[in-house]
Parts: sequence; C-alpha cells; structure tokens
Amino acid sequence: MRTALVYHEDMTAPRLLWEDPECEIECPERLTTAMGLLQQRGLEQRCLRLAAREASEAELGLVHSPEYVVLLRGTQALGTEELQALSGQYDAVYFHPSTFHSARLAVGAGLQLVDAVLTGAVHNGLALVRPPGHHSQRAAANGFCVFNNVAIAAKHAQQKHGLHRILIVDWDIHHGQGTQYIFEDDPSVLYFSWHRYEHGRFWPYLQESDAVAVGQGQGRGFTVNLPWNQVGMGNADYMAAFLHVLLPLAFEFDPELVLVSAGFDSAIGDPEGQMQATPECFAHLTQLLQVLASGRVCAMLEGGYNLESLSESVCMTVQALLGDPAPPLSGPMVPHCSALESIQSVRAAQVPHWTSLQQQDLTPVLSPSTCTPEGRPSPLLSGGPEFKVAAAQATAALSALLDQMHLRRTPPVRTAVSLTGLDAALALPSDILHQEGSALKEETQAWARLHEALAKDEPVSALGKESSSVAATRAPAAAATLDMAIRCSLSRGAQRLLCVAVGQLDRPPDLTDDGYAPCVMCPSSPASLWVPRRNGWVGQRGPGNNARRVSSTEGQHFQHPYPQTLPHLPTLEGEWAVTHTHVSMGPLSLKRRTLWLNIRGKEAAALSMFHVSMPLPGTTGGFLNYLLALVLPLAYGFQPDLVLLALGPAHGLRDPQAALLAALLRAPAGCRVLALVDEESTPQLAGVLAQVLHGEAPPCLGPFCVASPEDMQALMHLRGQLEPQWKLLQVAGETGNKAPADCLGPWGTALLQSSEGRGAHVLGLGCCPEPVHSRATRIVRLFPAPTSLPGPGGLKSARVGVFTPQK
Ligand code: Q9C
Ligand code: ZN
Repeated sequence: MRTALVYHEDMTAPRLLWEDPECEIECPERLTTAMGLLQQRGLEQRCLRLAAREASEAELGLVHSPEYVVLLRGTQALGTEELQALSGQYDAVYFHPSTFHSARLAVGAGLQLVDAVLTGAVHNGLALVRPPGHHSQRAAANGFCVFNNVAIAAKHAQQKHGLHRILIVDWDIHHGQGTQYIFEDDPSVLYFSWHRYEHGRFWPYLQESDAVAVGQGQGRGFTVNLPWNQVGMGNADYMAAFLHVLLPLAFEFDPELVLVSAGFDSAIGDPEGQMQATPECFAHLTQLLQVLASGRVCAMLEGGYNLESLSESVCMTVQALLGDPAPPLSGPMVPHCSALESIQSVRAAQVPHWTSLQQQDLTPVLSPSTCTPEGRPSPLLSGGPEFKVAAAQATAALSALLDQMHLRRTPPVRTAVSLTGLDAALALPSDILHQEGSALKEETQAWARLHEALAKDEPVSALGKESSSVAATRAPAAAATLDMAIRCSLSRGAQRLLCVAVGQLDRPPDLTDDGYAPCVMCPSSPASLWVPRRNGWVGQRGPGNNARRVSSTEGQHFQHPYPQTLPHLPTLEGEWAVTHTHVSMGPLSLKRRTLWLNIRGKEAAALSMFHVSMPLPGTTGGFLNYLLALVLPLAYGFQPDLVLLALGPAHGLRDPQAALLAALLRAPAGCRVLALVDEESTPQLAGVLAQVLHGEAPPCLGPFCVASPEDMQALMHLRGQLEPQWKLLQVAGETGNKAPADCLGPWGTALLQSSEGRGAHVLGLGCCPEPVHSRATRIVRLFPAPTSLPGPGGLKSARVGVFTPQK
C-alpha cells in the first residue's frame, strides 16, 4: 500500500480537568472528528492502518533530558490539583493522568511512520496524534506539547536509518520554537516554519521566530523562519511561500526524507491562526512536497482547533498522499502585500546560505512595513464579542465552502496512456496496462487536417473521466497534434488552457495575443459542447465580439463561497448564467483563454502576458529556478482547467526533468494534464510521465548545479515583464511607485472559476458518481484508424479503454 495512517484511540484520553480558556481548544474531539471524516470519505480504508506503539524512554532520550522524562513519568500518579500546579510551571500546557502514555504513543506513532516509509513498506503517511510536539523542548513542555514528536522522529531516522539530510516543514501556524532549538546548530536538518508573528506580538512572542534567525554555527542557513505579520493569509500567500522560499532551498538541500509538522491551525476558520487558506491548499502543499525525497513524506499532526476545518484539511492531506488529484485552489492568486514583505525578508536573510537565491534581484527589505492593514482583517482577541462574531462568520463561510466541495467529484480513472506505435519497454507500474496502437504518419496528419469536423478526440474527451493522459505521437506530426489538442480542449469546454510546449513547436497562429482562442465547435455534436455547470460565466468576448449574456436554461446558480476574498471582481456577484447550450448559438463563443509557454532555444520573450517564450536552462539549478520562479507561478496564477504538456521535436529535456515538469504541472490544474510526447524521445519517457501523472514521485534530477548568469538574467527579464500581471511571480513587497497593473489581468477569465465545478465535469462528460478509488489506467488510442474517421459511430468503436479495478 502507498500510504500509512498511524493512530491509537488512547491518544483521545488526555483532556483538560480544570478551567483554562487558553488550553480548552486542545481537546479529544480533534482526533475523533478527523478520524471520523477520514472513515466517512473512504480514505482511512485505503491506507495501511498502523496502531501506534509507545516510544521507549531511550527513544525519548534522543531529544529530551532524563530528568524531564522522569518528571513526566511521575505525572501518571498525580491528582488534579498537583497536575494543575505542575502545568502552571509551563506556558500553555495542561497535564492529565493519561498524558505520559498518550505522549509516548504520539512519539511512537511518528517512529512507526518513519520506519514504514524508510523500509519501503509505504511511500508516505500521516500520524494522527495528541499531544502535539513542535513547541516541546529538551526539558520543557510548551504550547500543548509534551515530547517533540517530529524532532525525535528526525533523530531516529538519522540514527537508525543512517539518513544525512532531513527536511522538516512546519506548516502549523505557530512557530515550532522547540524544533528550532533542537536543530539550530545542526546542518543535517533543514527546518522551515511559517508562523503568525505580527512583528513579535503573537504567541510565543519570541525574537528568534523572525526571519533573521537562520540557525547557529554549522547550522547557519538551516533554520528558515517565515513570519506572517498580518492575519488573513490565504492560498496565494502559502503558495508563494512554497514557490519562492521553501522549494528552492529544499531542492538545493536535496533531503532524503521530508517530515511535516502538520498543524492545521493555519487553515481558514481556526481561532488561533485567523488565516484564510482553504482545506484544499493542504493537498497542494502536500503534492508539492512529494516531488522531494523520492516522495518520502511523513506528516504528523500538530495544531488545528476548528474541528471542521481541521478534519477537512486532514482529509485533503491524506488524499494528496494517496496520489489523488487535488481540487483546484480557490480564490485569487494574488499574495498580500504583507506576505510579500515577509517573503522578501526571509529570502534576504537566507541569501548568504543558498546559491539558489543568489544572483537574484534581492532588494533591501523595506522597514518599517509599507503595508497598510486597510481592508485587511485585524487580529481579534479571543473571548471578546468581536471574536465570537468573527468566529461565527468564519464557520459559516467554511460551511459554504465545504458544501461546494462536497459536490465536487474526482474522476474514477486517474491516468490514461495513449500510444501510437510506441513499442514495449515502458516502465509502467504493474497496475497500468498499455496497448499499442499503430498510427501511421499519414493517419496522424489526416486526423489533424480533419480536426474541425471531428473535434471528438478520445484522449481529450477522456479527460472528463480521467485525470491525466499521456499520448505519444510521431515527431513530424507533433505540431499538428498539439494544434488539434488545443482545439479539442477548447471545444470541449476548457476555459483556461495552459500549453507548455517544449522544443520546436510553434504557437498556433490563430491564438490571439490576449490569449483568446477562436471557438472551435463541433457542428455535428451538440452534446459534446461543454458549457460550465455551476461555474457559469458572465458573458463572452471573443475577438471582435461584444459581451453577451446567455440565458439560463437549466436554472443552476452559483455563488462563490468566498465573495469577500475577491474584492477586485465586482461582477462576480451578478447572476450566473449556467446553461446547456448548443451550436445554434451560432456566433457566440465562450470566453476561453490559452496561456502559451514555450520552453525552447535561446530567446526569452514575453510577447504578451499569454505568450511567453523562454530558453531551456542548461543546469539543474537553472531548470529548477525556471520551474519554481516562473512556470509554476504562471500556472497557479492562470488556474487552468487543463494543462497540455507537449514535448516536441528537439525538446532537449532529460527524462527526470520532463518528469519533474509534469509532476509539478499536475497540481495547478486539478491533475488534468494531457502530455503529448514526441515519439523520438527515449522510449522510457512516456512511461515515466505516466507514472508521475499517476501520482508517483519523479526520479532524482541529479546533482544541484547553480544556474548560469545568462539563464538568471533571462529569468529576471521575463519576471520583470510579467510581474505586473502575474502577481504570483512577485518575491518582494511593492515599492509604492509601480505603475498600476493591467486591471483585467488574468482575472477577466479567472473570475469565472470557483473552487467547485472544475472537477470531473470540466470536459463535459457528465458527473462521475464514484469517488476516485481506482488506480486503474485507461489506455486510449490517440488516433482512430482512418476508416473510423467519418462518423461518430466509428469514433466510439475506436475507443479501446480498459478499466482495471484496484488490486
Ligand atoms: N492566543 C499548537 O498549535 N496559546 N500549540 C496561544 C494566543 C498557545 C498552540 C495564545 C497555543 C499553543 C501545537
Ligand atoms: Zn499551532
């Protein structure tokens, strides 16, 4: 099995035995609710269930002092008053007679998880534990934490499994100062934490939580603190932090294991964090981490005090660990000004220690903050009347979001492989079947010529039922195939199509520079024309057309779950036309856009915000920089329905590079990726792509090698050009005198999307009622035989999909 879930009921025993408003949020229901939802969603059943064992005292001694362990052992026999008195000696801690047992189970759960992953029994996993660990120090309990579960797991991985480099990602909303202290002079553990800080005015009120604390001695540069100085940080801020801070350093560090201090008090609705990231954000963070360390990711629960938000976020994390597609991120992908200042300050503090940050335009940090809190939520004091109102509002908003999310289904089949004459030798996992077709070059070209009449391409259609596809095509036909795939995708209703074309592939000339594509309709097949259900749209504008409204024929109306997070989209709250329409619409074309990224040759040019050309960097460092600093920010900013990844003639990517590109592009489009592979690529390439699109970790890129000055210069040039429109490219706060950005930006279309309705429906093949439980793979021929071209019947019979249930 792929994913372990470690748990023990006894960890629900500790509870607060006296009045203490600060501590009452750390309650047994945190575990029971999260486990309950995992079961209800069928996720728990898909994991390898491990019952937690107690850690030995020797294992506790990997981090804690013998005296402290003895003291804790003694708490089992204390009465309530003695427990309360002892608790009072620590900051934000309560003890219960069951605390020692439960805390040893929490440590043991982490050890079992690390053992399961490092022995290869599973790829990854989650330990659902109480009490949490990251505030706990060598000889002190702190912030609900008794033993430092993650720190002990890291020491264990080093001592028992001989690991040399471990990354700890602490996405809990509090600073894990305990973990920081334990590893601050240790260069073998890279500790990253983001946390609510408010310039030191938030608990635990420590100077050493700020960005300038980078570790000590040999460990300098191996502590990375990203302080959030305002509340209300959301999906875009977290994504920017991963793309511009954590991931560049993590790739350079090249960990053998990733431990996650997985606190969900950083999610929306949490009373402690007061942040706004939605549960699916944790699926994205988890997916991004899985490209590291061959996918060896061990997550351990820390905080998380809004039971609904906590349990949804836990489910999203487990879903991502299982390899399921992540729902697209909701909300505008525009980081907050204050978040950008924080990102700028941590990059500036770390620049001496990481070559991947060097050579970049690191302007000095602005001080004091130029960000006004205007229009931003202000922190609320717990207990006050405003706090209660805000908490109720957050809960209502969260429920609305969750209602929307429940309507979303993931497709039943995760990956399709379409092969045209590519023979054997594919390193596909044993549960992927593949069938070889044999399309001749002439067939391919005939197909491409006829595409307008037959916009019914199987692999593209199949993307409504499957998450991703790989198709191999003959080199001479690559451009025609891509052109056809673009047209088919658009005619099938993709609203935002991201095309990443590597190698010698020209941009179809009829894509306009503002990204609008001509509407390709299939006159013979009204049913095949996809129109957004639930997404709706507010008119259309093709080249030369004026906006018009389509009347609703199916009366479904959509409300964005978080209208308040989209203040710059005033039309959003208008009536949403959601309709099944047909070709009799005639000149009407839906509003569709294509973002064209060409990675090729020497030139770096942004011909428009929807037409970007970049060189293929010559080193691993350069390649990573391009991916993290340019490709992913554009991809996440664009929020595509579908990614077409075309590896054309002379694409020049090594297989691991192509795999990483595909693995990373999977996330922003809800895992709907159609990869087109030039048949002259290595025979293994299609297999490697199928695996990563299926959710496997990409192979290692090879040794980190610093980017060349030319590549960095080209990257900076492109970023400078594109930053005003694509806000996720930013790595620094506004200087205040920049020209206002193109107001439409990508949001002219982005406003049409929501967190809902972009799942299985997207390509209009109807709703798939079953959640994705299958690791089966469908094999579809890309090109039907010429005799089947003329009629839809022929196309149907050309479908050779095979469905294999999960073993
Ligand atoms: N309102 C964990 O999340 N109270 N511990 C802070 C600020 C202590 C949090 C009070 C919070 C401890 C694991
Ligand atoms: Zn926390």
